[in-house]
Amino acid sequence: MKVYDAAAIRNVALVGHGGSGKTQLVSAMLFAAGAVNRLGKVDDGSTVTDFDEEEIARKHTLSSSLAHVEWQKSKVNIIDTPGFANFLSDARAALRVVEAAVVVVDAVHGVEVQTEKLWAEAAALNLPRIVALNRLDRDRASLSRALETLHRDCAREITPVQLPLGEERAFNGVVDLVRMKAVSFAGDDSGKMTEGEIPEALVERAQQAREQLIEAVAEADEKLMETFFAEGTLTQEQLVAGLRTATITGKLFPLVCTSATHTIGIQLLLDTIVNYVPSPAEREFPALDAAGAEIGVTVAESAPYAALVWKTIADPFAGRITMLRVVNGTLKSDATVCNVTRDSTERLGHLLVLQGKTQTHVPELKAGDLGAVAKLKDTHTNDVIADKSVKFRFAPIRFPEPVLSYAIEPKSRGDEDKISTAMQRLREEDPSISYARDPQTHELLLAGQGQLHIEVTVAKLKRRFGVEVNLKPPRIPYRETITASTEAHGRHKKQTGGHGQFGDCKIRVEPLPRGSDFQFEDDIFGGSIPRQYVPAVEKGIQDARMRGFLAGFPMVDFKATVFDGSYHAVDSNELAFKLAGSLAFKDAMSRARPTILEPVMQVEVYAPSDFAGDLMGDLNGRRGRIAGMDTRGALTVIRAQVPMSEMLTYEQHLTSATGGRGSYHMEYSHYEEVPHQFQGKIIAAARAERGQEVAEEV
Ligand SMILES: Nc1nc2c(ncn2[C@@H]2O[C@H](COP(=O)(O)OP(=O)(O)OP(=O)(O)O)[C@@H](O)[C@H]2O)c(=O)[nH]1
Ligand SMILES: [Mg+2]
Repeated sequence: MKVYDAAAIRNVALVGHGGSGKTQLVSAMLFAAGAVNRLGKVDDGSTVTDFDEEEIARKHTLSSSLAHVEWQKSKVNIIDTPGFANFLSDARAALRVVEAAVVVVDAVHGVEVQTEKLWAEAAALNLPRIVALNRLDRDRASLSRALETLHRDCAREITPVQLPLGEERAFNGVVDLVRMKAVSFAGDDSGKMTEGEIPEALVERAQQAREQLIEAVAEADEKLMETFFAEGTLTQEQLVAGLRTATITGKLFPLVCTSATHTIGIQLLLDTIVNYVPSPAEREFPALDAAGAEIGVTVAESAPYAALVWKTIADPFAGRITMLRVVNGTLKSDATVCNVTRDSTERLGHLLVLQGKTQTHVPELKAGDLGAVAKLKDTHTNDVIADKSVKFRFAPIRFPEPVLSYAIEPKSRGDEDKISTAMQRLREEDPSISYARDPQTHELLLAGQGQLHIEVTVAKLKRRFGVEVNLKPPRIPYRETITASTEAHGRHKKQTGGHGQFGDCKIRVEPLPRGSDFQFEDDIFGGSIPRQYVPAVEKGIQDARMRGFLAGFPMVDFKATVFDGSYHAVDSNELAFKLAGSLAFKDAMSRARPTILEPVMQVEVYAPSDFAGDLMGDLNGRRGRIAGMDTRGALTVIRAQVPMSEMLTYEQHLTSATGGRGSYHMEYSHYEEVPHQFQGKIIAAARAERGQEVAEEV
């Protein structure tokens, strides 16, 4: 395996909505460049980048993976990323370590929800972008319709550098608007190309499109604009050079036409990447200086080594695989390096380049390259491996907080320890999951971005770590609160010979606004309770409120004030006042009209407009409040607030109701009182689950 210099490297991430054809496109690129000798297909699970069993079974990318080809003497590193909302954090991480994004768009559907999100994400990083308009061989595929959505939802500066030859099933090649040639492809998916003149019928359209391209290139640069005004056009050299500069500076986004399943336009996509995407040597890598201010690092082989860990794979057999972007200097196999994030040293084994799951040893990785290393001891995602003299750092890649949580239990008893070790490993590769024990119910909780995310995690637990678990219905983090103010009294008194126990307090409780949690006030005058016992009263109330009153959920959004009490010179102690506090809390609850609160989610649903009516009806049925509705082209976006408990089965419902065309996003919004008619059921279920414990408490 050759070692490449920064100037001969291109790093791109393929991003876009689920199903737009990213994985198939990577597969076609590997095939067209001769890196593999058979065209791998998503549909038969034979692609290089969807190698994980779960990915093959589900026909969706669940985790980013790395591949590379040699093209025009350059090494093109390609990251295939997931397009499904549950797994998008991996696509975001990939965008952090490349010089450009190839935004893959389905020519039938145009811009979709995740396309727009990822476009914005790449824009925030100032990344050059190429649009690959894919699936042009499908019925109802259309460059002009897709372009309309791209201009409306992404950027006006998206400019075709090609036109399709033939439409829908007859799509068989492209017109290259830069060279004004027609390139047609063999009908056997072999990717064989024939170059020729533009067919008569297309000449006029091609000339118009070329003129638009020239104008767009001229607009991106003042000098070219002057030339364009003076001459009415640009020379071929000016066009090519101008197109490159405009792409690198993000003033223009070239659009190319492809069919990934039929290997059409793939070589030209690779040409576009090598010709118009900056090499790492031409683009500063975003970093932070010692004071935390944003700076750009000039990527250089001669500088001291520095690399960012952007992803970790937890493999129980191969061990931990750490994916690196070498930002500066050269990493050498078997070297000892510093992990400056943890202030530790690591011995590198063999450095690896990855072709999906296939690893090839390389002696070194130079600045600008993407590679990996196995079996590091204690290096994790977001860590920086660098020479001690390197002062810059990198902003951490952010991972979203989990939104949905399920209780899990091992199928065989005694597997609990195994689960926690395995979960720790899985969290290393996917920081957007969390795992903890519920302090109240002692259940194991697994939380993630959505149902699919949880299912996939459970499948990984089984396959990679041999632990089988049952998923219990997700637990809703209900709370309790009070709706009335009252005064209450708690007295703990025990006099059984010898030393007795005596604690006595009077408290006032009053509701607070939502989100205030709990407040305690000491309003004792004249020493009716000695100072040192007041914290014990508070502790007693605290403990009692965490155990709840109606159904064992923590009681929030109220204030307790202790204002009176009495004590005994000999028998009073902290424990007695703690118990008095807890008795006063219970006494208060009998009059404070406690009630149950539930979490409400902010939900956005995206689906073709035909489904809007049905989906709104369904959300109403889930006690949802519709907050608004927009149409974006053929898509409707519905915004609503819906109780979390009603959203647990939404994913399946939406998929079946829209034939997979709908998607949604939700996040926690606030707590609200559960309507009274639903409270009985929640209380009964909680009591049944907690058995004796609650029955005794109440
Ligand atoms: N007809 C046609 N089908 C395509 C083309 N590209 C991809 N497909 C099919 O579209 C489906 C989705 O392709 P993928 O490559 O898995 O899409 P993806 O963007 O990687 O999807 P995620 O990994 O879920 O984000 C598969 O069934 C592919 O065979 C194309 O150019 N033409
Ligand atoms: Mg994929």
